[in-house]
Amino acid sequence: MKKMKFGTLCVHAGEHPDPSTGAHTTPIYQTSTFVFDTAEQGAARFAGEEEGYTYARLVPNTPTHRVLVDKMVALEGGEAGQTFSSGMAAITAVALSLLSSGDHLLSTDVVYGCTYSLFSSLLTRSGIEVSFVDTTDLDRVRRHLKKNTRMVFLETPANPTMNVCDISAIARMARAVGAVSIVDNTFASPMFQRPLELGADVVLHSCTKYIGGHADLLGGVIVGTHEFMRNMTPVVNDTGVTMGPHEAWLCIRGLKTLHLRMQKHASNALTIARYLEAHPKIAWVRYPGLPSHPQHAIAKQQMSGFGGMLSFGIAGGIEQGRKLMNSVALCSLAVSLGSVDTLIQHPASMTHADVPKEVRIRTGISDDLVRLSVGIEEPEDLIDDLDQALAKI
Ligand code: LCS
Repeated sequence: MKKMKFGTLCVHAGEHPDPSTGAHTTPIYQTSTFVFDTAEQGAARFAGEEEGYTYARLVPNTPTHRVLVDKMVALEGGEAGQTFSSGMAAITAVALSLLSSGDHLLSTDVVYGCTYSLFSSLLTRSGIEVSFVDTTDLDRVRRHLKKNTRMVFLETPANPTMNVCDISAIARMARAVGAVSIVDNTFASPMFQRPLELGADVVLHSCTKYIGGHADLLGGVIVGTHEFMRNMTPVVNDTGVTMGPHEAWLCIRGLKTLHLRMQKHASNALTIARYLEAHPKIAWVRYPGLPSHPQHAIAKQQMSGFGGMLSFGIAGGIEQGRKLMNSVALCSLAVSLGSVDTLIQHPASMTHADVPKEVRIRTGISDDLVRLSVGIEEPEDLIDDLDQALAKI
């Protein structure tokens, strides 16, 4: 059959009537264990000689999980995938499966705060060498790759500076030294960026954001090759990082409207970015869709849209920024992102509070940076809210 377009895949990929009942909508298999027909069948499943379900922590988890995985594999253009209890569980599992003491990890310098802490504290404590590199600078990436680099971790667009790096070029460099390239695609979603098609080996998401889309679940997902995902199975099974079946179902339901939501997130974000850029009380705006973004050219090349995230600074610094955050009424003052409703937060004191101040300053996570996750409300109402809040500062 002809390859279907992205929006059709969002609705249909991975879905089929439930084989045991014919239920049209994927059922939630809310069970922790599965009954075997015979002792021989149970043994064959544990030996990997027969496909099928055993216990919900163990791959392939439950039929609900499989539908979500098949949908994500279709949307990202990969071969196989796995779900996780959170985005951090996915990142931890991929790091554990690839890295041992003595190995080197090269990571984008600007990443989500807990990713930074995981890499700089927990992994470093386990004897893994970690370099945080400005991946917008390809020469720097080249200089920091080593013989023992096993994993190259890219976050693009990056949380919260919105830095964009060249996935194809870095994936090629990583491959040349035998490292696996991994892209955290949480900000763009597969609607706007498909890292595997750009040459990356593995793509991952916090499903808590655009995949679920409604701020009502925690989850993570990884998509890669059959071989890569097979090699990850022991880590998944033995660490218990599995998503729950209800969360898997919420993600399936959320993905059915991903294409519609993302279009509205992106058009709203562009409208608001332009509004803020023209506002006399705003010092600067970072949105990959604005020509003023330093990596706008790469963003245009590797993304088909620019997403719903933006950051900005207020003239007068964070004191004025706090006043703004305390004055909004429609926007919610909350961390997380990628929900249908608009969220505003202050990374230096919230999502990235654990990143040391000198690192924050060096990498552009400045004290005056305010982050906006633009929802799918009508843009006029969002601008009215920002306008009344800016009038108070
Ligand atoms: N990757 C990115 C780019 C993220 O922004 C986050 C969470 C994660 C991974 C981790 O996902 P989780 O474990 O929460 O599902 N980012 C958050 C943020 O900016 N505010 O709150 C969470």
